[in-house]
Amino acid sequence: MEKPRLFISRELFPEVIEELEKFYEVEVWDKYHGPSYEYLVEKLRSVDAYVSMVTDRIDCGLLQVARRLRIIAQYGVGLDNIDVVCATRLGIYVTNTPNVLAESVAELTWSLILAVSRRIVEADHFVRWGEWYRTRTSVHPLMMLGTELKGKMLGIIGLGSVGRRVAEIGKAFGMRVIYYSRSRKPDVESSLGIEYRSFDDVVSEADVLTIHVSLTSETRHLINEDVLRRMKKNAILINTSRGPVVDTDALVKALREGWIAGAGLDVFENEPLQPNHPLTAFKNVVLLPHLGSATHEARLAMARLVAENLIAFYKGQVPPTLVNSEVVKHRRPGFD
Ligand code: 8YV
Repeated sequence: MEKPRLFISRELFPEVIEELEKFYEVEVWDKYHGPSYEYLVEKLRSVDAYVSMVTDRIDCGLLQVARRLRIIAQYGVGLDNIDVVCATRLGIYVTNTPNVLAESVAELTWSLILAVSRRIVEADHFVRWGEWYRTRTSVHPLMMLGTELKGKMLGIIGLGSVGRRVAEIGKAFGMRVIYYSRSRKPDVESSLGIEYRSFDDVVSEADVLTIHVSLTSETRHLINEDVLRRMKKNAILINTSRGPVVDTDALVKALREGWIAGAGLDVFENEPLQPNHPLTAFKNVVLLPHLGSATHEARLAMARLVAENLIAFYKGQVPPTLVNSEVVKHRRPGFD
């Protein structure tokens, strides 16, 4: 049998490509920026499998012309870029890479919590740009005071694998941890010693509010002006999930008018963020370029999971992290 054709929309780890080449005829997009939507529409007409990135727009229009396409293996956990319902209807398998990046995203979340609460980026600039030197004073009792976390309230929205790990680290910091999630997790509550609250209570009680939800029509602008007004004045907002979960204009207004004390953001409504975006004007805001899973450990594990899904499918097995399990009813896994 001729090897099925696989298109990978960004460079991945060579060892993983080698593994995939045992089963697939592999083509890798080799430019730093991603392929355009128009290019993908043309390319996916002639391939059987596709490794997508979270920034590739995969709508129903594209899926309907991708006649040969049998499986989309997303390199990422978020799926807001894929019309999964349409893919299922067309018998196309969709997989993602959950859990293997949870530790890295949780650690980056904590990097932001500590960077905002102790003004780390601002302090680095203070030293690097000579302001400290110009004070001719090494220490002053009131210089650049931050906030201690121990005993404070950590509020988590969304208790998936990332949210759970953030909660665990929060307990290690001696924080009280409350969470809101669509489905309550009593086992996690007892094992970690955290408490369930309503969404409104988490918003109004948190000293640190951190967002760990998928982007859906329900969660788009979940953090809006009304929510920001109900947060505590000393509270900081952290977002490492998806940019559109937070209404950016409302956040800029909240920061400008001092409704909250600061924010740490790794994701934005429009990425990459423009250099003159209003958010860049705030000293009490730390901005990162979507680095949540950007560790060797997570990215290699994600690549290996992508390969595991594609090789299982090739062997006629249900892929380990299949997202749309109902597709199996439409069409069995494997290439004819
Ligand atoms: C990206 C992410 O996948 O997993 C997700 O949903 O947003 C990220 O981990 C990663 O940036 C891919 O390069």
